Amino acid sequence: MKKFLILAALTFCFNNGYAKIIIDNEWARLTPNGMGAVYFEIKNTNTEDDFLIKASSPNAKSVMIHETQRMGNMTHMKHHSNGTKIPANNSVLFQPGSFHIMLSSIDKNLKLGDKILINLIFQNHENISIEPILKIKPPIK
Ligand SMILES: [Cu+2]
Repeated sequence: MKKFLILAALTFCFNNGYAKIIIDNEWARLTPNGMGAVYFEIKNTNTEDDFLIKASSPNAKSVMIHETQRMGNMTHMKHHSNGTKIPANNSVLFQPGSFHIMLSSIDKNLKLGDKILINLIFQNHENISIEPILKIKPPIK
């Protein structure tokens, strides 16, 4: 009986307590015309896939999940309106030339070195807020 209880407790922890979404190395690029992009790594430590459904910010009028795609010599941005899959026990890198959170009409009072508040909304995980610092170039590791 005792064994069963311990097992049940462990199962509960793995499903709820420890399994989660982790955001790492977040930063944001500010470009002159009030546009910008947010980059980070999303880790899914859960045993089930999750989806980043949408993102929002009180500091930008438009916030969209984009993926830069190359077609021959052209690049274009695909709008992930249905969200982006974050596979179980895996991570997805949001980085220049790939996935990014596209910002437009950023609050004019924000400048380089300031933080911008971004809310990330997931299908199976509670919302996560991040505050990446606005930079021009990627931070040096
Ligand atoms: Cu974009």
